[in-house]
Amino acid sequence: CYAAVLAERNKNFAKVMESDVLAFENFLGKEGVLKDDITLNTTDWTGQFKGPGSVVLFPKNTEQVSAILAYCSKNKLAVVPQGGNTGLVGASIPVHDEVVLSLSKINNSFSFDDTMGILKCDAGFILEDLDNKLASLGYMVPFDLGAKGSCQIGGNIATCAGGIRLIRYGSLHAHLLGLTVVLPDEHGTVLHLGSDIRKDNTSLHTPHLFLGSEGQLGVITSVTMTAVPRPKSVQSAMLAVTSFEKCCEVLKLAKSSLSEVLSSFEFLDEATMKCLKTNLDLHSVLGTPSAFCVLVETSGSNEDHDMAKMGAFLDECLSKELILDGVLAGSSADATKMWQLRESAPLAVSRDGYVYKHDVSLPLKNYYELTNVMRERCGDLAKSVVTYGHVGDGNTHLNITSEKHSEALENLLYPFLYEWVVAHGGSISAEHGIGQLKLPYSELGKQPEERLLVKKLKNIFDPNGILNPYKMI
Ligand code: FAD
Ligand code: 2HG
Ligand code: ZN
Repeated sequence: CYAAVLAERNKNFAKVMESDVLAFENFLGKEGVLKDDITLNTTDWTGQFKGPGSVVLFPKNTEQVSAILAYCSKNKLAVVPQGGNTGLVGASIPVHDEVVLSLSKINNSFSFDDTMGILKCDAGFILEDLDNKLASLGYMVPFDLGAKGSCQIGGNIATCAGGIRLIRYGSLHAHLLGLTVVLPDEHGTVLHLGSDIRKDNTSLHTPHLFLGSEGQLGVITSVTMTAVPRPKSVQSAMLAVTSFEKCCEVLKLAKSSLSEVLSSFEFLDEATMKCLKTNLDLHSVLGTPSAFCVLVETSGSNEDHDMAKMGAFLDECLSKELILDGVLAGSSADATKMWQLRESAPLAVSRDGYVYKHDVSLPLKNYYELTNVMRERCGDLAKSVVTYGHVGDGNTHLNITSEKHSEALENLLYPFLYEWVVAHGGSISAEHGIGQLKLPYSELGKQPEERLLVKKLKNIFDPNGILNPYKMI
């Protein structure tokens, strides 16, 4: 099916033998090598990608990663780095019999400079655990996503994760300072890239090459990045909006009137709300049904000031008739309810049936047009056509479901959808990456010369091509 356009196994790779398993046990101890019941590590979050795999390794430190990669490189064994396995494009699991290298046990070292706001930690830390550690120091991680309870900071770097606060704090490019990475070469070379300080223009910004590298250049074992002061006051409001054009007007107003305290601007359409209700029994906090729900958040340091701004913003939205209704969260429990709606959207669609997921960037003038075009094109073949996403970043998550996998629907969707996106000035992946899911379309909108440059870079980092093969590069 579409989600498994399997590349043929590369015959240059060796197969894992008993002698290899013994070597891995020698590096890691028996407890660091999993041979049976590996399905959890060979199936992705969507359940659409499953690889047979061979063995799962759990190194505890950079030195052990280095020993594994040196061994695999010498013995031509292909390897898939795996973080929290929450990626949505089938990049974190094997396609054939690749060795899975899990980072989940590399999660001990943590240090934080609470004056400069610089964090250095092991790559296997779960995002939420990291954020909780920073909370006690008055700081927070500058991004947030629904998968925070499982995804790891190393995986976030490898996917250049976006999430719900990018509108305020910028992408991970703005925060990454340094990385420790292990190369898949015959020495398992350990590189300390960038630095642990805020400003350093003495070289190319090599750590940034790993943002969005999808585990294909090296294995990240440690991350240095900036954290941001934890806001003392956070307000959330959910707004009912009748048209997408009005959502854009509300965004414009939020940017100008909430300006420095605006920290999130997300949206869900009516079809998403219906999916949340039907599949998860989650109900809108708004009394008035509407075509669109917008979730606005402010974060600041002075509650009176921020409340006054949010109040004035909501009044202006109402008086200009940009919104039908608006609910301001009166407590953190109210806010949690609103955010639960947005964060549960991926789960709600996954319960709807077979899901065709899309994660595209578009200019706002074409943002919702894509949903309308696809709704009309799919007709009765689709069960639900739902869109939610980071509208403030021009990133839409159009999810199309059917009772079960349908070749007829698939043929209607592709390549039409991705060609439409590129023809309208968008990108076929705003945040989730290429992985296996979008591999057949990865050349769309990219200059061949850029793709060649990327291949040359890959060859420098991974001369034997053993790291996460059959994916983006
Ligand atoms: P994995 O899924 O394990 O791996 C992803 C890729 O990174 C793979 O190619 C893997 O090989 C590589 N990798 C992982 N760790 C390392 C490492 N240490 N060194 C080298 N390569 C590595 N994404 C967003 O951008 N924004 C969102 O808002 C968002 N929300 C989500 C909500 C839900 C409910 C779910 C299920 C997913 C969501 N995602 C989102 C996608 C996913 O959570 C992110 O891509 C996340 O950053 C992946 O982290 P991970 O640790 O799970 O990585
Ligand atoms: C989100 O923003 C994630 O919720 C997942 O990026 C998007 O489910 C999706 O398509
Ligand atoms: Zn997203």
